[in-house]
Amino acid sequence: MQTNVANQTSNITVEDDRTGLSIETLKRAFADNLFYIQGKLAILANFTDYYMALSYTTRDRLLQRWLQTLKVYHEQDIKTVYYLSAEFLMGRHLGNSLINLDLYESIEQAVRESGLDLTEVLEQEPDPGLGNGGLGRLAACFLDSLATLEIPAMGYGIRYEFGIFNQSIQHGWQVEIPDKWLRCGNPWEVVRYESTVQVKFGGHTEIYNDDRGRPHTRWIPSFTVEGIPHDTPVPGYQTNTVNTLRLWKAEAGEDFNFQAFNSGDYDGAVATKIKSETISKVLYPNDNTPQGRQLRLEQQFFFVSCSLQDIIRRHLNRYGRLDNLADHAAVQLNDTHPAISIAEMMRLLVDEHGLFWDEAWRITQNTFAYTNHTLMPEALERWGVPLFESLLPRHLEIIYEINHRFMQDVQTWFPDDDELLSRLSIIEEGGGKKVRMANLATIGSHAVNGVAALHTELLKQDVLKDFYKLWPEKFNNKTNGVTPRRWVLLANPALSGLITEKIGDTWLKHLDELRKIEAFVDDHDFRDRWRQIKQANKQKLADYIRTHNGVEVDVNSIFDIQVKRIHEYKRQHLDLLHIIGLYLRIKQNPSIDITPRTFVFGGKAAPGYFMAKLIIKAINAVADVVNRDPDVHGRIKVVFLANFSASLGQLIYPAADLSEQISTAGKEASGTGNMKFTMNGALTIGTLDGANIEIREEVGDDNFFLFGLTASEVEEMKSKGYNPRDYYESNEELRNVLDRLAMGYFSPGEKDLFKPLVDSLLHHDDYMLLADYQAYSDCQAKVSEAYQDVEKWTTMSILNVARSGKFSSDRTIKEYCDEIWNVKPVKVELQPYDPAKA
Ligand code: T68
Repeated sequence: MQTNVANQTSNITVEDDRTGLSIETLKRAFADNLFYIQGKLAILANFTDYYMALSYTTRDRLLQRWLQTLKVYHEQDIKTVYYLSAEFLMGRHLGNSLINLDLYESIEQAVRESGLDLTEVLEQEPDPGLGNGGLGRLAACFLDSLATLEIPAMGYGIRYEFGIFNQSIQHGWQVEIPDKWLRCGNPWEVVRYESTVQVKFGGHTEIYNDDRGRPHTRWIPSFTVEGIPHDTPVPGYQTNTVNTLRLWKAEAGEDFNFQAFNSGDYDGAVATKIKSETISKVLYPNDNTPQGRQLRLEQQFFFVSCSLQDIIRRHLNRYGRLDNLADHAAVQLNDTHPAISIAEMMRLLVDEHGLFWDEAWRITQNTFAYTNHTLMPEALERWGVPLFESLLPRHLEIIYEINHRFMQDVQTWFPDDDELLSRLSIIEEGGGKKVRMANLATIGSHAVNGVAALHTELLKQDVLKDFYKLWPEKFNNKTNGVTPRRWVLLANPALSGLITEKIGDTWLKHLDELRKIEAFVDDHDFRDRWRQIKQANKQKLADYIRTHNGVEVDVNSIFDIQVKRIHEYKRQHLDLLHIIGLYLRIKQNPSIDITPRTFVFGGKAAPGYFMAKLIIKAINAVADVVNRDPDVHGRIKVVFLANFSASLGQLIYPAADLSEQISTAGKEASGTGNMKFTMNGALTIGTLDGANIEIREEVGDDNFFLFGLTASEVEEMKSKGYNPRDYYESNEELRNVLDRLAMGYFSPGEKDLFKPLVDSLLHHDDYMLLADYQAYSDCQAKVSEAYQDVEKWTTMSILNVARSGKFSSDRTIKEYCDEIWNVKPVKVELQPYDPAKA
């Protein structure tokens, strides 16, 4: 490609090159980085080189703020939030950094004047997929909000070498491809070797006497691994605050290596190195199911131990004592994945720092809080005691001690209730002893929260009801949110521009201000532009679909979209049954009047989840038949977009007319995709589940397509003995739909391919698809009718956006700050960069 990246101006100092913001300086810095960092002449550079050079140019402009933030945090007496999460789904960094630094337009111009297109450069960035879905993305939105709200905070997690697999679709089936996201280097991380920590595993414990003759326990591990911190800056939006995401990479401990080499055991040394590095090698690709593998527990303990040691070291450097730890540190456990923290903190305080048990327990409880993300009992983590004992012998002792003391308390509060004791115990007896991580997290924390109002209520009444009886004051709700910076401003610049033109740009930090656009709901010009923007976003998605799926879709059809992990409880197959139903109606009467629709699906299935993979195959099989059938006449199209990710989401949410949020009531803890769709002007068809309930409350019943059983109706029906066959027999359309699937209509040559899917629905239907089918289908008819009325639809779309303010993660984070963490903002004043003083 011929560019003019090399055309330079003079009189720019080195400092300007790193910090200057004029177009000339940005162009020069870009060219310099291409030459000096990437080592490429402009005429030989490719798009990856441009992306790298531009990232370094942007990173330079972050560093001043980042280092100043660290300095302020170091000097002032502050309380810091530590967000511990096995997953951070950050999404691409470059575009977001440009937005948050308010540099987007200048860089766009600088890049354009260098002969390049910024959006094309942004597309080069590998999407760092260090998470499975909602839980990992929530952690990323929270970091954005924490920095934007100027809260001292740090994310701690694992620097997986391979993130969530890349999904390709071959013959309709999901195929998993390793995610080599670090292949070209990662310009966003800084390695801090000097803060390396040691993590012990295995071995045994022993009692010893200190010099005053008092007994203590010590842990003699069988091996040690090093944790190397890799830091990524997390800039707030239009503030000087740049917080840190610290991800740990596992490497072999040096002395161990040395010994092996010294004794000539090279194979042994290499084996040790591989075993150590395996710990941070790959993300487990399961969502909402725990995988009881040793490596997973190793990963959890590894990042927890690294992070807690890091927190304690920094605290001791600053204060020289630990009794006040909880005054300066709030540690949030993102689900039970980091719940081993409770035992590790006790071990560090008691065994390594010599505190008394009671003091250590007070500090631990005051420091930790726990967020639960699931109601499904099968998704709660439980580790076999033998595995625990072999990997973390000291932690098992500590857990037994915590449990013993807790059981004694319960007995005094509720005497002679053995059943209660066994339900509350951290140790599950019978069928092989297990450690219940949710119980450990709940007992060791001062606050426990669910992620939407219904979810928190169900936690209190069901999953954690016995704990709620003990400590009602510990339980609180924190309805999830998402960052409007990535999900509206970056993803939907046209809509953002229109909104800002009408109400100014403060809505991006105070999302409730979106209400002000209600004043324009009857403004013709505004409504017109609203529609044009949606249409243009749909066109972009249509172009993507043409390129990637080879399918031509009608941008005037309803873009009806379901993107999320594939899971039976999320009921992608209910969506599919409705599509088949529509198709059969067309086949029966090809001249039937239907509102054209484009059904779009996207999402990954856990590689070992047979039914989820079969659902993907079924969607693609139905797509093959429907998209080609001349009787359909292009009125319905079905598309499965491969490899759904944060970056693909940025294309999809702004293009949606209809958001599918159709989980079985009581199963989806919150959902966050539902919020992203709403903010981008899609209407929701949904059940009374998770945050859908609150979205409907906010946007108004008239602006939401509600259907289906409620959580309590689901429970009641199940307790009375639900028989899905009754629905099959009494509903002709449903019967035809299931029969077609079962008899191989969509799988020529493989008659029985979808039989397991149909059998599971007819015989168990754990997620009540058949019970909800008719209500869903009727509701979809209402959607079709509403879409015909362009004016009505436009009003509903505007009102959805105007009333979506509650779902900013800024609101969520403020609630965590005030009600759980007790932390306050800290202002960072920018100092001009002075190399002589730095
Ligand atoms: C999701 N959970 C919830 N889990 O399903 C969703 N699980 O309702 C909620 O909105 C979101 O969390 C944020 O609160 C997950 O995404 C996982 O990804 C996961 C990963 C590993 C093990 C278990």
